[in-house]
Amino acid sequence: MDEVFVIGDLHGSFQALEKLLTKWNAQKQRLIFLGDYINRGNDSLQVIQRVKELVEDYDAVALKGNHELMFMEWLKEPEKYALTFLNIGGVPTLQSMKTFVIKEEPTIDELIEGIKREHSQLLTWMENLPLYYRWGQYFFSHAGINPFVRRGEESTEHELLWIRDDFTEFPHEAEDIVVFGHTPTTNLNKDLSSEVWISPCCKKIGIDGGILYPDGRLNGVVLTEGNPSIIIHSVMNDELLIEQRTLAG
Ligand SMILES: [Mn+2]
Repeated sequence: MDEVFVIGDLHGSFQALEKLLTKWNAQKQRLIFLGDYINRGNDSLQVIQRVKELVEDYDAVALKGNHELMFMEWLKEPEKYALTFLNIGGVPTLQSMKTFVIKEEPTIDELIEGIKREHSQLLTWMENLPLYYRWGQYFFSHAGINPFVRRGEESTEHELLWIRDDFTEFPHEAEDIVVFGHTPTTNLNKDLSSEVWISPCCKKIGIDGGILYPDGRLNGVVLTEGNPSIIIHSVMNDELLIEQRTLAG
């Protein structure tokens, strides 16, 4: 396929995902998800199940985000990560995953045991998600790359999942055009909008529209091999928007 359709951070926003997918052409475009499927929003379970289905049925690429990592860490050591879990919006994730019968006031350990039993395949799948994907000159990861490596692949796991300003603020040395989520574009765009951000050097494309923030959006970016023109579909306040931009400086 000579086109990809890249989707940014979802955070349990199932309806927005479904709406955006109406713009995806399954025959022509490979789907790529940049991670952060869960936490904060109400439909984390539905979102992961849908993404997993798209990977299995359509060969979509689903990368890991730091929220998937944090959730797995919490499942393993709930006491150690209790506060982090609350701060990152884990409670609605738990609620969406509580699809089984359990006594009225279960302890955390009982809840975790239930989740592990009920969703074991899904959890194994989440644990093993890839950290990056390459498509020609395009390099996809959740957060970005180490700005000093020659190729995105040489970045560490921690950088691929967590990096922010060190990557976004200055041009990187790799030739890669890096497509990433993680840092809401409202923190990158000078006008504070949630539109897709293209760096001045045109080698970074930030697409996390912060769907759960006021005036946030979910972005789906269509890239075509050898064509600097990109099409952006967005879901904002339940409406679909379309825009064309170009990567040329
Ligand atoms: Mn993130």
